[in-house]
Amino acid sequence: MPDSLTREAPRSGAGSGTYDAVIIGAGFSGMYQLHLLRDRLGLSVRVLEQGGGVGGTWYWNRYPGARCDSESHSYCFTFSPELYREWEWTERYPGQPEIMRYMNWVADRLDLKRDIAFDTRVTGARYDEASNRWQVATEAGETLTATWLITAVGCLSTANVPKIPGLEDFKGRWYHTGQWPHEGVDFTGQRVGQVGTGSTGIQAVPVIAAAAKHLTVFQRTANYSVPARNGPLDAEFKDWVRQNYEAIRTTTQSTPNGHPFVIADRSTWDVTEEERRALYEAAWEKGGLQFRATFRDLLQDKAANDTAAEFLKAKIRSIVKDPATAAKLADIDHPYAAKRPPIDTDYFEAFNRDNVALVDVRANPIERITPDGIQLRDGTEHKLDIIVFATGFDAMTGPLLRLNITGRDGLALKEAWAAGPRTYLGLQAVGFPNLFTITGPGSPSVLCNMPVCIEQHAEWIADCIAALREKGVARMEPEPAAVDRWVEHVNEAANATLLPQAGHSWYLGANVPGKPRVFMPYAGGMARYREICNEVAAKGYEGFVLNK
Ligand code: N01
Repeated sequence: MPDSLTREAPRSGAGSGTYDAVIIGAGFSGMYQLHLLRDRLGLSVRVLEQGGGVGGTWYWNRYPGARCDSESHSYCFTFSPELYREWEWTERYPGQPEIMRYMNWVADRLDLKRDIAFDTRVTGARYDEASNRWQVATEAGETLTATWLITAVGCLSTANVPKIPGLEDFKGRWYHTGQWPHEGVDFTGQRVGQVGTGSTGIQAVPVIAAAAKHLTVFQRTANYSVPARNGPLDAEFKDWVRQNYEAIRTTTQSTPNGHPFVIADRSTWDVTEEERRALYEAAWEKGGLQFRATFRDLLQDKAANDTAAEFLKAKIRSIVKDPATAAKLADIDHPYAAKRPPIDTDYFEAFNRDNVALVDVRANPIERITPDGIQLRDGTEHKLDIIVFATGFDAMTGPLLRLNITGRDGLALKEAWAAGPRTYLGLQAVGFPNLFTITGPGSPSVLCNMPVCIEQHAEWIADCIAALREKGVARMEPEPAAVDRWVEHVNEAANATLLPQAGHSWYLGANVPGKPRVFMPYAGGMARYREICNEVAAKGYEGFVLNK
C-alpha cells in the first residue's frame, strides 16, 4: 500500500482553539460526524486522531488475515447513494488494506482531512461549568475548547495485552494484533506462538501458519467458526448492488443486527431433524454470519441453540484429522453466538498442517513467559521466536475511560462507571453535559454491523444538536431516572437472550481482570433501538434535562 494511504503528511498539531464541537477519533464514526456537523450544520469542528491517518480500528488492526466479517456491500457508508454506488468492492468481505483505501477515498471525497489533527492523542477532557464548555487537552500540550464533545473512539481500540509474568524478559519479538507494525512482520523461518482464538486469532492462524516455520496456538476457550466463503465479487453482483442500493439499505436498517440479510421467520422446532440438518448444511455452504440467521430462536432457546452447536462441533471433528486436536477444538463451553461468532478461511484446516500445534491452556495454563518462550503450569516450555497476542480488547468502556474525562463537579468518568457503565441510550451519561458517545455502552454497537449503528448515532446526534441550537438550549444531559430505566432495559434485553451465558465474553468485560461484569451492548436489536431513539427525539428529547 502506498504510504500516503497509511500515514498522512505531518501536520502542525491540533492547534489550541475554540470550536463548536470537538470529535475524538477519525474512524467511520468521527469521519461521518465531522461531515454532518461541519457540512450540514455549518459548525466549526476539530477532530483529534491518535493515529497517523483515518481508519480507526482498521488503522491499527493490520494483523495477518485482517478482514471484515461483515459483507462489503454493507460495510460502508450508506447515507449517500452517490458515494455508495461509486465505490466498488472487490471481495465478498473486504480486507484491511481495501477498507483503508475506501476510508481514505471517502475522507478525500468529503474533504475531511483538513479538519482532522492526526498523531494527536487526547490526554484529558474536562467540563468547565462556568463557561459550559469542554476543555480537551492533547499530549502535545494544546487545549481546545468546545460546546459539544463527541467521542468516536470505537468499541475495540484499547488492546488487552495479558499481564503474564516474564514478558519483559522475552528475547524474541512480541506483538498485539490490535497494534500491528505498519511494515508487517516477517514470519519466515520463525517459531511463532499465538495466544487467543477469538475472531482475530481465528483469522490470523491460517495466514501465520502458511508463513512461519512452526505455529503453536495457545487456546484458552475453544470457539465455533463458520467458513466465510470469501472470494472475488463478479460484475453481475456489483451491478446488483448498485441497482439495489435502497433495498439493501432498507434491509440493514430494519434487521436486529444491521446485516444485509433477514433472520429466518421459523423456529428451530418448525422443521424435522432432517430438514434442520439440511438447512444448517446449506448455511454452512453459504458461509458467513448468516449461519446465525438460520432460525429465529437460536439466541433465545438453549435447546434450539444446542442443535446449531452440535452441528458446528461435528464439522470441526470432520475437518480436523487428529482426533485429540479435534476434541480440544470442539470442546466449546458456551452456546453458539453467545460470544461474537467468528467466521474463517481455513481455520480448522490449518490444524491439519505438520507445522501447527494446539495447546490447551485451560487444562494447563500459561505460567510465565521465559526468555525463550512460553512455559505452562506443568513446566512444559514452548520455545518461540515470536509471540502474537490475539487477546482482544478492553472493550467498549476501555477507549472511553482512557480519555480521562471529568464532568460536572469534578466527577471522573472512571468513578461514575466504577461499577460498570451507566448511560441513557448509550449516548450520554449523568454528570457529563453535552458529551455524546458514539456507539457507547448501552447502545447496540458491537451487536450490530458497525457502520449501520454508527450512521444512526451520528445522524441522531447531529439532529439533536441542530434542534437544541434552534431552541436555544445550551446544555443537555440525561435525567438520572432515565438512565436507571435504560440500564434496566439493557439488562432485560440481554437476559432475554443466551448472550450472558458466555461467562468469559468481552461483552461482559470478563476478559479483563478486575473489570466490572456488566453486559455492555444493547441486545434489543438495532431496528428497535432506532425506533426508541426516534421516539425520544420526537418527544422533545424525553429523558434529557435541557437548560437554556
Ligand atoms: O478478541 P476476543 P478478538 N491467556 O476477546 C484469549 C471484533 N473483530 O480480537 O475466551 C490465554 O474475542 C481469549 O480467551 P477467553 C469482533 O467483534 C472483528 O479475537 O477469554 N488466552 C480469546 O480466545 C471480535 O469479537 C473482526 O478464554 C487469552 C482471545 O484471547 C472482537 O473484535 C475481526 C488470555 C481474545 O478473543 C474481539 O476479537 C476480528 C490469556 N491471558 C475481530 N487473554 C472483523 O469483523 C485473552 N485470551 C474483521
